[in-house]
Amino acid sequence: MEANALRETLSCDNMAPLWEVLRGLTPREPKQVIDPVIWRAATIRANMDIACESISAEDAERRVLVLENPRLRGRSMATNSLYAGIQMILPGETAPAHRHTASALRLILSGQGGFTTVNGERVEMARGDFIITPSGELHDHGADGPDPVMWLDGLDVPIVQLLNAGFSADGAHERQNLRRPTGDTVARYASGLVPVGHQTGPVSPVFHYPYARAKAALEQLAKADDWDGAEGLKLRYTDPTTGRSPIPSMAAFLQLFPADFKGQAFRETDAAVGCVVEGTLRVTISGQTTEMRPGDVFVLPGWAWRSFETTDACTLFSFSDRPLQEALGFWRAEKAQAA
Ligand code: 1HN
Repeated sequence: MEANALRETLSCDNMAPLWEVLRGLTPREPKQVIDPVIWRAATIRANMDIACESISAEDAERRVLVLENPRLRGRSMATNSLYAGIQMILPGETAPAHRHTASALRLILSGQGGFTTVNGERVEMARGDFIITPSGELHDHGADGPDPVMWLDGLDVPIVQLLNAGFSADGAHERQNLRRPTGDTVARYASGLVPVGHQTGPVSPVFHYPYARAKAALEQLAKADDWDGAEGLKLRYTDPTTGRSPIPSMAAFLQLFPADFKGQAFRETDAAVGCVVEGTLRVTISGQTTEMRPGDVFVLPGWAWRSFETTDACTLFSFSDRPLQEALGFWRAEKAQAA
């Protein structure tokens, strides 16, 4: 039978010829299907100011500007597997308590007096802090100080959608009742001790990772001077009770580049979302170089060649689906041969 006729015949019975799509289903290597898009800090802030005039945090439930990859427009995706957005809360506002299957991670960008409450424990947010909301845990946010508070959200929404496994519910009150004193989980699980009988699970019981501690760790390790030729000094956030990623679907990283760093080109299969915390980073992706400054957010497409350069020291936050790829045996990395 002629190819068109065969396709038609099969289609009537909900079938299709594999030989016409086989290479697409099993590419020789990952295709460049997303853009290395950049959202500048100033553009984010200007649009956020308009959003703040337009809607309250309570009415919006979450006042968030979704960071959309232009190649995935309308799907709330920064990469094929990651959602990213910027959230702002004005003084006195509350983002009401709710829970959902998707896990969230946050990098605090600006403002003092912000707080988030996860599962009955409240933590104060400071710039550069890393905070998680594990799958299914009740969470609300607010700003009780004089400043608007803004942060970067990362969620595994596209993965939950792919699996169509999502549930959600609202809390009984806008601000959930506090059930544990601030500092409880850090004392309980991140002091080098754990309660006898503690059973480890898939998510970290610790949900607040202050920037001051992370930065101090990077600065101490910098004294050993064993920089990676491509990545500088890159640390990943961990569940202190297991050593694994705090969220099973996403990893988050904080990395330090020394001054005058000229990194080797490399690539990895996990696409990442990056945000400069301090300093300036020249990022080259697929041959295009751009300068990233504090608060700029950008996408590093998976398997695209990238390299990093600095003039002064720089701190970079990023997150990706690497733990998922590793668990499935998919993750690969490659470094360019030194010239
Ligand atoms: C969400 O619950 C938050 O809790 C932020 O702050 C962004 C994006 C999609 C779905 C749920 C939050 C979100 C979200």
